[in-house]
Amino acid sequence: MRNSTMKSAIWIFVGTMLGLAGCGKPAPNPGVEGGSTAGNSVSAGKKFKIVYIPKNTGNPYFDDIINGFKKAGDELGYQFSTAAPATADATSQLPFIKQQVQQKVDAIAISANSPDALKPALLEAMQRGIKVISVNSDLPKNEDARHAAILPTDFNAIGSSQIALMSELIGGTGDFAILSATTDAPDQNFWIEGMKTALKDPKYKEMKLVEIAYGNDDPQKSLTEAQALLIKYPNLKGILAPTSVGIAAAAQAVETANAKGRVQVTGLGTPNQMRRFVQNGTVQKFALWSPFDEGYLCGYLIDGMLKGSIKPSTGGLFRAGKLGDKKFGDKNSIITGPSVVFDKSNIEQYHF
Ligand code: RAM
Repeated sequence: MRNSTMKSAIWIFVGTMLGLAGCGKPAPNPGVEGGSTAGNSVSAGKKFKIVYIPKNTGNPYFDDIINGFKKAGDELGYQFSTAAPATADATSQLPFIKQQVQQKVDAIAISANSPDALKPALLEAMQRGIKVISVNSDLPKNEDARHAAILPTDFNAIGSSQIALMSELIGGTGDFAILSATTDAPDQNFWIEGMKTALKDPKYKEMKLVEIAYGNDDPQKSLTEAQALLIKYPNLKGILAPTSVGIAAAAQAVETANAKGRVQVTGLGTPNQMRRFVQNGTVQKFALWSPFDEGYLCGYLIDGMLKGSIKPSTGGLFRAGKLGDKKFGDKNSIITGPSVVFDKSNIEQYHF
């Protein structure tokens, strides 16, 4: 399948059909790119300017969100660009937000590196009439600093499903560590809280979370952290990395240390980055959703908001191109689709 948006329903039948295959080929480098110019804006010839600010550059995960924005832009006619800092520090996106406000963009979509550090800048953008959408996570406790949020999947289910995966792989018993992104990451922190809650279930009483390490979504730092975990905890049974950068680094560390089979690695990753490790047995299973669909959905949401045809309100429905009808949930957050578990039996069907 080509790089197209899949209907959410397709996601549910993991491994039984083409599903996400071909969804979102990574662009070479997120950086700053001029985007879609095709299509016709319906708004009296004005092309709306939409910018997307990912957490950082150099992460293929965000390339797929970018590809989704571009596809929707081709269909709807908005002008798309993207700009991001080199590192995912809490405040690294601040100058990028300010710059976009100065450039008078119509909308800023952002995958924030902090739930609160960007608040004043985002509020200022909103006060200047710019639509602000949090995409790929929300801004917990600071939802007033964005008009709406696009979530990749049901955030409340991620923590428990990740723990269930880890438990399955280590037979429900033993020490494991979490390798996360940054200490401020709103998405990972939300999911880790969910993991801690899930671990209170008596069925996980034999599992022990020994440490939460942070690789800052930097491949080298993540690798170093994963290697340190392997040395520090000789009895470690598993590394759970709810970040596509972290899980690839953890798999690399386990492979290099010849710890395949002794230390299980799972979490959230892209099929393209994890394929080799699944094929050679270093990683048995991991999960993700469609970053491409998130960008596509966000493009439709913002375009509709700018044209006045979509007004965020809980319970409200809107049509998001090939994704069909989407619904505003609690605090104007929208869930893109279900997540998928990848393993040897289905990974060949996915190319993103
Ligand atoms: C990394 C980023 C991103 C997260 C994925 C799963 O690419 O931290 O925010 O959603 O992992």
